[in-house]
Amino acid sequence: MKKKTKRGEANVGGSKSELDRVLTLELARVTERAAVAAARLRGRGDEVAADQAAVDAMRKELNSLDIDGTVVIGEGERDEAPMLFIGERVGTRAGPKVDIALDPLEGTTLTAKAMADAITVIAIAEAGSLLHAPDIYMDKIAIGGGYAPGLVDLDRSPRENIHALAEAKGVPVSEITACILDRPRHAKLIEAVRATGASIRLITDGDVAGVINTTNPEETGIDIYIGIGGAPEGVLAAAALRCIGGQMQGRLVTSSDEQRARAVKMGIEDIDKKFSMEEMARGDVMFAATGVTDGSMLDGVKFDSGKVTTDTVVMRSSTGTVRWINAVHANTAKFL
Ligand code: VTB
Repeated sequence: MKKKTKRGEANVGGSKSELDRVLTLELARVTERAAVAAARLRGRGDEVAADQAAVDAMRKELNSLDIDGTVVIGEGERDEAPMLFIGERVGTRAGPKVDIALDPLEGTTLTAKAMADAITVIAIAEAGSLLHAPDIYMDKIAIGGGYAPGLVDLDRSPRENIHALAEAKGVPVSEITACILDRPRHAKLIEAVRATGASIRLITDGDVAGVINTTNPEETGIDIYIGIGGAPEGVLAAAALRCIGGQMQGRLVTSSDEQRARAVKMGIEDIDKKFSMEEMARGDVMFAATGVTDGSMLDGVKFDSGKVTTDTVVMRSSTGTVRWINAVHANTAKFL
């Protein structure tokens, strides 16, 4: 008699890609659910509550997936985050072993203030494929697809990078827009970019969206992302760019021995290494994000006459498919 297998077990010796395909779509449900939970707390001035709601919702949905997942980029290290901490195992375990990078609410402040571009984000790849980065800073540079490899580089000056991009795009430098986090640490960078004649879109938070926005400059108006943001957000952005196309580099920025020790503990041997996009997210990567507040990439969650509408993007690196899922949820009880 044929042994009955759970969906995840069909993977063993069976069609791996089929399982992966299903998983890509299932990820949408995970980010959707977190987004709806966070959206209920939009504009309430309570970042902690919004984040907690997203974490709870994302974890619940994630635990219903037939995966044997380990959170490698999560809410924080075990001692500081009670849920979705780095190392936490999630899923039913009846399925493939996967690494999971997540940010249940990328833009807690944006949500609390009901400002643009808050999203919920997750990336999944085969176990061992995502960079295990501690929650410290990372210097990043990213551009969209269609350019020669190595066109921009973290080791070149902002001037060199902006000029190289303008030339490759065939436009004057004045038509290039760089996205940079509005932080005092970027004063010199901002000065250097402005000196080229390029324009700068300063963002208060949300550099995962900032990086992804470089892949669609016609819509978003952003050509290049430069500057220092969170390392976890760097890995998530790299995962997205692996799927949608583009270039990115990241280098950890440490400010103490304690931070360096944490990075080493996570398996990073060369702290000063310049990581390529592929080194941050290898192999077959799947990525999903849902808008919480309206943004340049995704619309925020809408509540209307008992229905909930969500806007999600799901992508997969091995096929390069990018799906935009506008979902109308009639059965809103599942979100409670
Ligand atoms: C960025 C941004 C996040 O943190 O990574 C940033 O994408 C970096 O940290 O939304 P600082 O706030 O210390 O500059 C966030 O703003 C918040 O996680």
